[in-house]
Amino acid sequence: MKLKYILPIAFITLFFSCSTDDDNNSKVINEVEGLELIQTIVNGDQTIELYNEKGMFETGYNNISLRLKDNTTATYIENATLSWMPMMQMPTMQHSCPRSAITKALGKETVYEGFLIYQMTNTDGSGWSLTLDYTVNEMSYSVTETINVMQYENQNTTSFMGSDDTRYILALIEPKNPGIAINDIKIGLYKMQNMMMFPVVEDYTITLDPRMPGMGNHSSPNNTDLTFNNADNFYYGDLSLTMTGYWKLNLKLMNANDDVLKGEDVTEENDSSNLYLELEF
Ligand SMILES: [Cu+2]
Repeated sequence: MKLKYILPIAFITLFFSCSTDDDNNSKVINEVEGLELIQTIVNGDQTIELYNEKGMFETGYNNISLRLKDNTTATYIENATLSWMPMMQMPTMQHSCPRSAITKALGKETVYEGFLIYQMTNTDGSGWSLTLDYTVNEMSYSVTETINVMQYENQNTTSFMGSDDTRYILALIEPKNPGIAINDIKIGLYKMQNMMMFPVVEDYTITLDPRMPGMGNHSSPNNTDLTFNNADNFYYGDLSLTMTGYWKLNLKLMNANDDVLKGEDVTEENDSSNLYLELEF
């Protein structure tokens, strides 16, 4: 064949292959861009995909995005209702952890979201399972799968007994990317009602005294204590960080009557509160 016949054929082939690709791409919405896959759980005709920023579960606050795929059509289900139950198997008992409901992610078609706060794990990441219950077109499904929860390097969550004989779980949520600045600090506070139920604790106060133990235990100016925000059920305050490094966030938990339930002031004699979180940047 002469060149003048080959060239048009090559152009036609290129043109059609390009347009076919474009058509396919426009049908697949990728709404998990920038997120990493943690795990997929196959359950018969459906597959559940779990995502977050790191692609792994860690102790502390985990913001999770989920997708539910119909395996028979390879499309993502947009009208499901989902709930979850994380469970840790201990030698003598099992318990769950603080968790949100699962809701459709705002402005997304195929993504659902929620959070889990793992208060502990085994050193090898074992111990936890996750049960997902979901309904699609009035059909109900359930699946339970083993998951790995790794120990986060700093104390970003703590579980403790208050002077009111109540067990609490407290978790640092923000700042996610701390800077030398006044950072917004956001904490979740939950009561361990029993092994399975962890309701939000409302209207307490969490006092904040950040210190750098490696540098004479100095503090920082313009911190504010955390107060409860009933719009989203978290606690907010100002966290002042004046330099990079390791900070110990000394806390005191006070109920609505200002009774101290846990923690002490940092003084000359007492270099840290027994209620604290850690942060390094
Ligand atoms: Cu446990």
